[in-house]
Amino acid sequence: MDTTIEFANTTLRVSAEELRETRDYIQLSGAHVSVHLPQPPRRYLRHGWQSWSLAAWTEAAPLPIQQPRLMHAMQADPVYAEDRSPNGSWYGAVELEDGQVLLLGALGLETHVRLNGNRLEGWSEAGPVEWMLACGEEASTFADYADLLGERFGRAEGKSAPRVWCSWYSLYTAIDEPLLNRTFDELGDLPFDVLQVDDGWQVSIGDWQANGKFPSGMSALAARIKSTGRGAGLWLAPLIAARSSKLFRGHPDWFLKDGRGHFVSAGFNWSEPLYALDTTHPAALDWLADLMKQVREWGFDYLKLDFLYAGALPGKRHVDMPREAAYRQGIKLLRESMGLDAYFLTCGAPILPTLGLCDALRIGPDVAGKWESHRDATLLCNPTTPGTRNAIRTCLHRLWLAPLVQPDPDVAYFAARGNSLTAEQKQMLQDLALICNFRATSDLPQWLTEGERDSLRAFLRDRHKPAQTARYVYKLGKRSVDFSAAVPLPEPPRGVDVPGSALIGWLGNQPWALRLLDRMDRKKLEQLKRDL
Ligand code: 9PG
Repeated sequence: MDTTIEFANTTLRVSAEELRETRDYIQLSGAHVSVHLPQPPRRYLRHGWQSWSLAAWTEAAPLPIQQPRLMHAMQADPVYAEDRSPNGSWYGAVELEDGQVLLLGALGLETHVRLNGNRLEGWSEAGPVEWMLACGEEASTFADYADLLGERFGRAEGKSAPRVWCSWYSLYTAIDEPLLNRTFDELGDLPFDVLQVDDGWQVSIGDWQANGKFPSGMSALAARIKSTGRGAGLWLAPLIAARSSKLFRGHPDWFLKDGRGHFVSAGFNWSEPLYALDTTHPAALDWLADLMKQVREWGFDYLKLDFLYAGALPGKRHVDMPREAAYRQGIKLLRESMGLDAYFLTCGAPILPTLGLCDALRIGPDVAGKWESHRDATLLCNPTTPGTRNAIRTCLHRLWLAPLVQPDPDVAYFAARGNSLTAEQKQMLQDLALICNFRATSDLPQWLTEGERDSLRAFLRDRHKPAQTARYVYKLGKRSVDFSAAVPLPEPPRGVDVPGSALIGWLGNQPWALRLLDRMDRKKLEQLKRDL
């Protein structure tokens, strides 16, 4: 049906199967709904699919397609990655001339929103769903949406977030047993609750046993952490496998295929193509449950499960069901088999389908010791790769999720060594962590000066309650913190950057070029290790 309604002093033409007005918003239902706006919007709020995908207010105009395409499955929703129109997963919002925000948000999965001229359109890949249409002040509109999502999907239990030392953003894959043990000792009495071992301990992506760098095994590593009086944390990526893994070679039937019978790409990383586990396959589910039990038996009680988007990629499944519902079923099983007493952090995770099933959710791309990379940001038009500006930008636009799940903005930095962020940029990242109330770092104790160690300690102990005073401005204690500098997207390539962009974009799709980059990164890491 088509109706014209007066809502928040605005006249809207709405089309949906059903429509119901409540006090604060309009409830719509249908597989296709649309709202005709009274005037062209000033801005559009894009909401990317998973943790690393872009979420930001942008011009209400097309954006260049992010490159390289080989990474679309890993960085965006591959189904919509080539759609240049303002669009996003589950919800979209526009800013009207009078500053009011109009939000169209789905209450069901497999949904997408797009701005088509003056029309905001929502549709579902999997049949009719309910939608919320609200117009008003941004924060209260999003608070209403969060309420409804909480009723649908559930909320995290509200365990207080542990303060985490994570091995990734200093040692990357160069971790080994002696180096980690030494680091755990040198962290001394810094008030961390969890020491989390990230990528680098496993035989392969898919083969989750200790590799040769951890000769005493994973139980010994967990025990060693616990002997310092802290919880033991571990990273795994259980829904993907690298092509060379035993898991993939031994059980190709557990992996998603497309309509032509080819394995569905889950991206390319660690110099290899990645594939996606079918979370509806009974044998794959048994394997996942056993893996979670194994990790708990080793003694880990904080689990960072990463690259989870793979479970929701489009493909043919053992049980024919919508992709995000299949994913949600997989995450439910992971949660049940690890136990409710584990702290469960999801990463690289599609946002809505994860709600209610974990304790914390990464809400942005990876941070890095640099603000922005010209190659990635300008030449590749890619706002999802590791970089502090990318991380802050996307996280800021997902803080409204806080009533539903503990938001994880990734780690903050304190050491000047090996880091090109200015003092202000480091402070921004630390403040974002305080606003999220999720405190983590990867800084190596041996890199911290006396003063840096003191600021880290103060950060871990900080208890200020934040208050938002404008879209990108917060009050933290007596300080006002303005994140606006992180928000703008770089201009598309111009002049000499145009051929540069084409060349880098092409290279980014060449596995040999990515392997070469990876080899160079590993060389740098080996050097870093020698310098420790
Ligand atoms: C370990 C890391 C860390 C990190 C995670 C994840 O190419 N990509 O788009 C891409 C994005 C993120 C990423 C790796 C690759 O990092 O977010 O904290 O655990 O894996 O490998």
